[in-house]
Amino acid sequence: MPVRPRVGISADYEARPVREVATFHHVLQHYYIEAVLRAGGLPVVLPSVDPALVPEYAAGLDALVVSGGDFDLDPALFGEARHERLGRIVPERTAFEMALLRHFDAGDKPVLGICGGMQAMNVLRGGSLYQDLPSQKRSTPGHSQIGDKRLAWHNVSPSGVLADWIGAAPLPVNSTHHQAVKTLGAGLVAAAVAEDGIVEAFVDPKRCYFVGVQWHPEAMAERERHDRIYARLVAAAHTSK
Ligand SMILES: [Mn+2]
Repeated sequence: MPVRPRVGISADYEARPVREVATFHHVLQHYYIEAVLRAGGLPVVLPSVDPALVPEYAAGLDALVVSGGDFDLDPALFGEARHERLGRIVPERTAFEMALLRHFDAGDKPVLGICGGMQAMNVLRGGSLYQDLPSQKRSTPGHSQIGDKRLAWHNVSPSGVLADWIGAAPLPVNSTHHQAVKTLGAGLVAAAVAEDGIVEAFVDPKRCYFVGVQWHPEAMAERERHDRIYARLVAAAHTSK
């Protein structure tokens, strides 16, 4: 039986009340676990711990998924002051994820960033973000979806290697982000844009698999094309093992 590649997935880190006491939890939406399992990978959930432990975690992983979450990156990471509409920041999580990304980016194991994970990859490479799309680049229907994120909210146009994987036809995607890529980081090439020009996916074509997507492919009810993004991650993990 072929061994499943071990795919680390970063988790959210947040306080939730337990018996009325604010208690920190490491949590991850099950969509990510299911998508990695469907792709043939072995999901490994990663807690936000001391970044000094990153090399030990990474040694046991064949690929990395940096997940999204209901939080924002500190704009100090890309040299900007905080916008008044900046949301919650989670320093422990961001410190661990940036250390993970730096470690993986120094090698060539596959990396997939989803939503906030894509934004972290862009910032790692020296790119910048819109801190709040509704006030900095307003469009219709916008990127803050109302309702079920298993359903699409807007279309993107895949190009380049992403179009080779999932087809170049307009792709309906969900959209639950108020931040987005403003300037692309070094070595990154846009691989999908929304109708308003927002970069919704990028790749580093020099790497075996270094991909960021702004939507949540793992959550889409219409799976066929979206699942190929995770399938390619696991395929690349097999060859880089
Ligand atoms: Mn969007």
